[in-house]
Amino acid sequence: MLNRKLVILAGILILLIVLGAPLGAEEDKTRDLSVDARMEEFYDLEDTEPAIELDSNQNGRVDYLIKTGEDGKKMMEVLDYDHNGTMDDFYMYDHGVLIQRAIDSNADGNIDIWVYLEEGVYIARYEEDTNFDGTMDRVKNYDTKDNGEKK
Ligand SMILES: [Ca+2]
Ligand SMILES: [Ca+2]
Ligand SMILES: [Ca+2]
Repeated sequence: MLNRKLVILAGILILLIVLGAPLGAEEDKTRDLSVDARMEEFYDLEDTEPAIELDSNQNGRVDYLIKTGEDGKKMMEVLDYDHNGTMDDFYMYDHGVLIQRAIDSNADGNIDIWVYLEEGVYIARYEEDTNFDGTMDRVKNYDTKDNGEKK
């Protein structure tokens, strides 16, 4: 009786994984690459301490934003690296561990480099929009689980 329950549970789990995979891929395709969307994500983060805003070069414009969770660990950092008044470098954390970094390298308001990390240091996936047309055209996946080396 217990075994049968387990088999049914396992079946449901496999079904969820099979159905979930294409849904996840679809979501990725329609991902909003705009800097505005990243800023929304920053301000929409919940269960955080109030955002800290800094003007590191004291030119009157905020160029560094950070949000930490209630546990005091980093949730997200946002930088205006070239100090042109628009944020261009985004660090996303999972309880203080860096999991994603998104960069607008040509200051056109759209992310063109997106990196996914594991354990804060290993690159799991690298995406780049080399011609700045809003579509990532150079995508590399790295196998970080086997040996930590790039393939
Ligand atoms: Ca900028
Ligand atoms: Ca860009
Ligand atoms: Ca492109």
